[in-house]
Amino acid sequence: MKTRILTASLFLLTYTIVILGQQTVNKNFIPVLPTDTKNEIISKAANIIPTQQQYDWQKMEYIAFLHFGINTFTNREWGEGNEDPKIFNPEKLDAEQWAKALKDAGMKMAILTAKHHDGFCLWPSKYTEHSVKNSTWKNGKGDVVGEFTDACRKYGLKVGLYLSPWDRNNPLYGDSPKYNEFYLNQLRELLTNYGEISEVWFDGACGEGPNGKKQIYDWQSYYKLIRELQPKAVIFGMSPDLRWVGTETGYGRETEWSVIPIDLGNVNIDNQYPLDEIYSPHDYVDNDLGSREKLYESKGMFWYPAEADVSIRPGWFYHKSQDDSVKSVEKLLDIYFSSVGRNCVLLLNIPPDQNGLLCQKDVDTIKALKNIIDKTFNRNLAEGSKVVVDEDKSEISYESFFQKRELLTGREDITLNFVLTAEISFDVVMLQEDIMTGQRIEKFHLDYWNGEEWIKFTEGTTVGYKQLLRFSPVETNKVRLVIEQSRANPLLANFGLFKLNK
Ligand code: FUL
Repeated sequence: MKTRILTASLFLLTYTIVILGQQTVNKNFIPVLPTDTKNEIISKAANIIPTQQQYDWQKMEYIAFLHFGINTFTNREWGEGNEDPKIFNPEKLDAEQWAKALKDAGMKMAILTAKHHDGFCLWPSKYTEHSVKNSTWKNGKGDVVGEFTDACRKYGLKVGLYLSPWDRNNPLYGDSPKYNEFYLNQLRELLTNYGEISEVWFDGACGEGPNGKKQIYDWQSYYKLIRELQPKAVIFGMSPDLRWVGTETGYGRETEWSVIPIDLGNVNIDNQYPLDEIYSPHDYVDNDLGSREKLYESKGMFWYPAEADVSIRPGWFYHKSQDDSVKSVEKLLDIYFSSVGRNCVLLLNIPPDQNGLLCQKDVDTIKALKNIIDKTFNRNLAEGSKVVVDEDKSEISYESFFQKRELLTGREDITLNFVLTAEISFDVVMLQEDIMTGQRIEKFHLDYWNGEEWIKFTEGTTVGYKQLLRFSPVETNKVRLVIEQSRANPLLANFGLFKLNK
């Protein structure tokens, strides 16, 4: 009898663990229980994955920001909301010129400031007079958001919209429930009248100061409306979907985790809560966001990938005085390697001028960057190689290696030898994890064979969706990737060797 009870309880226990296991893996949020051991926490973290929307966004890699509005005409960065709408008159506005230039530059989406902090709307919103409908442009009959979204679709770009919650023009601002209703109405206009929107950009900025109007944003109601009207969209910033990387330089961290502790404020954790209801919005700017130590202290962990924003010019809006300060191709290349190449999506701002056009210098610069990226990455020199796992004698082809997931099963450290087709020269390495199974690699290095011994030529910590490393040219016919530590068996989606081609 005792044995039967024991067997039954054992069965129940195993069953519960399996069920719990099923509940807690393959999701973008997992609570940490007070009873979890350190190992259990790390194993949970290793199995957190992006939502389909987060994954689709991550794959875009490189996207555009367009700051355009009344500030373009007042030559300011932050307008006060008391501008005369008549001054908005971009006589030569051509959204197709924008879309073509961005598409040709290799960007996958463009995000337009439909309304910045001044409250001036680039579409004829029913809910304010501070908009294009009272401008000189097209006698008040124009709609920049409409022209922008049509142009993006014509050129095959996804569309994103920035709608500043901080509104210095609206008299309701500070009267929290009324302003929230107004904001929801504007969101509804943008999310119903302009087709599919892939990203909604929430800016946390509010410069009202200690004596200014204190507006309590009802973020949850904003998320709810976006989920209802644009279920495929991701929300940037003050939301649980996409994290602001923490600076406006375009640089990600050398160690950039997409799995980090969630700040739950006073909410009691319940496994069943939708993330939108328990997330409390704030910026994540620390250098260490997702180390093991941070996870041990957490009450829950979520997939929260970084978007790195930066402007091609010193300001976000166009200023003629900055025509000579457009970032160089060299600088943008460094930014690209330090954002896309550090597990972030790069959001590069290129502001239209008073004519409503992108400046030729900016257009030429992003095109030149694209040429370097294309020429560098069009040939992966590791293709055609043979892969040897650890010291095993059996070789498998590079092409079939990424399909044979079982090769990396049950291992947290592993050495992958790549026997190249010939002696080659390269100075860039690309690593990618299969993030739809989780982000796991914590530490790795690469060696080359000089004919007598292995020599280390580069190293890193996190990989995530993509890691790009540059180093002095290496010449060899054998390379090995040593994954020194990971949170579960690492699953690589890609390994590439390239020659930087400027
Ligand atoms: C900030 C804003 O205050 C800037 O004007 C700009 O829009 C930048 C992207 O976000 O928070």
